Amino acid sequence: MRRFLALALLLAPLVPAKMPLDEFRTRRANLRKSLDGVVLLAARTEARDEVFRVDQEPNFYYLTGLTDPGARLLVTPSREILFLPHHNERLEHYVGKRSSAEDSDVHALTGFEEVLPIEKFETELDQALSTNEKVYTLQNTPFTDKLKLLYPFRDISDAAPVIAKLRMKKSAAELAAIQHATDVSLEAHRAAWKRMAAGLYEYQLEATLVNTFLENGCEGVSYAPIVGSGPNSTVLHYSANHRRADRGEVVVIDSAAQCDGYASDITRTAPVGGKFSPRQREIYEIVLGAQNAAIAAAKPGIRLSGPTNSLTKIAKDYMDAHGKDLHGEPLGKYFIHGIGHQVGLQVHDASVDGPLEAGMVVTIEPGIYIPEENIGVRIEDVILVTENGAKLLSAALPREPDEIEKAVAK
Ligand SMILES: [Mn+2]
Repeated sequence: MRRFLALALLLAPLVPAKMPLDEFRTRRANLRKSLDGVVLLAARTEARDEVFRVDQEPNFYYLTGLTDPGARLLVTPSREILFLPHHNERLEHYVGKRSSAEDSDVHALTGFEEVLPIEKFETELDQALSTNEKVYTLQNTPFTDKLKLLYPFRDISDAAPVIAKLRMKKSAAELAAIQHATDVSLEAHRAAWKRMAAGLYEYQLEATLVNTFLENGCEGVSYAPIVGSGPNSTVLHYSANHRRADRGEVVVIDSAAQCDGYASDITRTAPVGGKFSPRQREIYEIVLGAQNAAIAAAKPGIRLSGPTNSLTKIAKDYMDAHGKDLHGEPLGKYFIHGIGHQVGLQVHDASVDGPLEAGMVVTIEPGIYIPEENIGVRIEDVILVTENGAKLLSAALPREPDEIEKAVAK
């Protein structure tokens, strides 16, 4: 019985949406405004005897706020229909109560005026397709394959870019959620700094980060925490976190919380023992200068990446103009990734190619990684693009090397 109880607790409420249902209603209305066809989305499917929390399919979540599996969403320019599976008493003993179309409170709980049992999906879709030619759904899913079999003569287009265009412009409620995830993440970095000392293992710093996320009521991590000391500081997506950090090394901590479904993405680099070596500080200051140049240039119209008029180029040019490697070469070539990406429901959030626009939240994360010197430095912050510039959402966490030294000094 205890085993079942533990299972039930693990599977219990999948973090109910705290955002008001009106937020999701507004998103569907915005989708319908510019829609020239039918959008079909499937909620995540459910594995048998699931024992880990599974996140909802992000596009389905964005438009419904529902975390349960098995549902379908149909949106046309004039209608929004939610299809729900029937109750399954035995399953609900394991996973908790779920909504079904026959429930009297289903409209209040879901925010949908039209909620139908799942078996009505095909009839309703047929009807929608009698007046709409185009079909949009996510590509390369089992659901897409079924649709193609059902409608071999329809052109089935990708729904991802259509919804991404909406997802890229954050609403006030989304900005508040991202700010909260950011604030908790900054607190976690401060807690890790406080604990940082020679001889501590990377996973111990990870434990402090994750503990802070959970203590603040967040769901957990936005992505696997990266705690890379010494040589691991030069490995971009290092996440094994099993090495002992020693005095004289730098530690790259790239870690952020997921709160109320929303992500953040924060990186700081700090010296173990509280003092950057002169060379570490030199590299650090160049990365910081590149980041400041990119933040100062961020505004609507400029691109994140690209050979001209991009923030990546501005950061790289700054690095090329400051400092050298051990062979007298410029440092820009050690910045081997892009300057940033969209952040929202996902840490690498949905996007379509194009220049920055007001209302977008993106990271600015230059880095220099020199394996030959065991020095990797990345500084990553989240910004909100505004009408004429950018607002640093993570400004409360120090970036200046003196302040970081003070925070980790032992
Ligand atoms: Mn990032």
